Amino acid sequence: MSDKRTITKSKKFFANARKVIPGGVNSPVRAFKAVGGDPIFIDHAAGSKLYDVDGNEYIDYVGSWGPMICGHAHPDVVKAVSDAVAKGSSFGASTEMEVEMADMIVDGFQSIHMVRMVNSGTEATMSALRVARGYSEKVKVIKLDGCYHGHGDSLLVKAGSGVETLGLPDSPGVPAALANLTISIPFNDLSAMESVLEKEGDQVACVIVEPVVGNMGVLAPEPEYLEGLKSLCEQSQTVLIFDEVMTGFRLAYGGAQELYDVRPDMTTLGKIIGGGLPVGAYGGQVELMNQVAPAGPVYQAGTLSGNPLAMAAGIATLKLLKQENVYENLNQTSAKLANGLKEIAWRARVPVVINRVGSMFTVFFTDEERVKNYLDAKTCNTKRFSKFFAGMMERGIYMAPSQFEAGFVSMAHSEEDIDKTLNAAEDVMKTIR
Ligand code: KE4
Repeated sequence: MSDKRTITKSKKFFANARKVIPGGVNSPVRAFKAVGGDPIFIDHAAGSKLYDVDGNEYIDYVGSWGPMICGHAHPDVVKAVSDAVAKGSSFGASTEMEVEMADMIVDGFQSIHMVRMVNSGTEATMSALRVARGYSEKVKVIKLDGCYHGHGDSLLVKAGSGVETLGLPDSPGVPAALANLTISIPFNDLSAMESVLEKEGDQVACVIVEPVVGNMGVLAPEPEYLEGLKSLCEQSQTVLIFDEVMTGFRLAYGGAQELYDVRPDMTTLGKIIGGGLPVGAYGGQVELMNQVAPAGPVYQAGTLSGNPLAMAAGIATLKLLKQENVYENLNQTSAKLANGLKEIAWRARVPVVINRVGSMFTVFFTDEERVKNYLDAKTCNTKRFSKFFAGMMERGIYMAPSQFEAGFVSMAHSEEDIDKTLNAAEDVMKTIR
C-alpha cells in the first residue's frame, strides 16, 4: 500500500507563490491544474530521483520536460558548470564554448550546417519562422494540430502541451490578423498537407512540425509521413522546419531526423543542449542561416545567447550522450517500462494505448486502438489519467502532470526504478478500472 505522503511545506510555498506569481508557477503545466491537487515544490534532485521540500522521494519521469536525459546533478555537468561560473557567468561577448557547442550540433545533425544559439525553445521556433518568412518573402506558416512549439504568437494556434492541458483553444492577446496567417491541419494526414499546399503554397513560408510529437502526449509519425512532408515542401518551395526541441539528442544523437532518416531545411533545438540551463538553438542550411543578422537582414539577438554556463552544461551533457550504447540502453529501459505498463493495464482491464518512441512515452487512457493524431488524443479519459497520476505520486512515482505530455526515461533510471514503478502501477491500475 502507498504511504500517504504529506506535502505540508509544498502547500505553504504554493499558497505564498500564488500571491506573487500568476497561478503560483512560472510555467502553467507545473500547477497540476489538469490533475488536481497542489503541486510539489522541489528541494533537490539526483540521478533519477526528485526530493520535494517535505522530504518525499520520487522516481522522476518528467526530467524537467526533457533536458535531464543524463539524470539530475550528473557529476560531469555539475563540475563543468562550477568550473565555468568561477570564471564569470556572462560576458555579452563571444566565448570559445559557443563555437564548441555549434561544432557539436553541426557534427550531430547532417542537415545543420550553421546554428544560432538562443535562450529557449520558444525563441528558437520564433526565430526559425522569421528566417523562413524573410528568406521566402512569404507570410503564412503551417503547423499541425496539437503540436506545441513554445508560446510565440504565430504558433499559439491549436497548440498542445500546456495550452491543451488547460483546454485553452488558443490564447487571447494573439491578434487575429497574425493568427490568421497560421494554418493548422491534422498531424499524420499527408493529403491534408497536400491540398493546403496546392491551394496556398505560394503564400506559405514554412511548415513546422514536431517530427515525433511530445506535446499531445507522444505520437509517432506514420510510415512515410515525414518523407511525404519533405517532398511536398520541396514541390511548393516551402521551408520544412523540424522542431526537435524535445527530440533533439533525445531519440538519437542526431534526433528524430536521424532515427527516420529525413532531413529538414531547418531544425530547432533546446532542452538537452543546455543540460538543464536555459537554452535554445535554430540551424540549417547555410543559405538560410546566412539570412540572420549580422550576416544577413533577418534580425534576431539575445543578451544571454550562448551563455557560458548553459554551454558548459550542454557540452558536458552531449559528451555523455556520445558514449557507447547510450541510446540502446535508454531504449531498453524504456521498452521494459512501456511493455510492463501495457501488460499491467491489460491484466487490470484498463483500456490504454501506450505510445513510446525511444525514451519518450505516454500512457493514454482511451478506448481507441491507436493514438495517431490530435482527435485520437482528445478521446482520452483525463479523469482516469488524473487518478493514475495521483496514485503513482502517492507511491513515489512522479509522472507528467497532464495526459497531453510526454514522460521521459533517463540514463540514471535503474532496473530497480523500473521495477518499483511497475509495482506501483500494478497497485494503481486495480484502483482505477
Ligand atoms: P521552451 O520555450 O519551453 O524552452 O520550449 C518550447 C518548446 C518548443 N518546442 C517543443 C517541441 C517543446 O516541447 C517545447 C516546450 N515543451 C514543454 C513541455 N511539453 C515545456 C514545459 C513547459 O511549458 O513548462
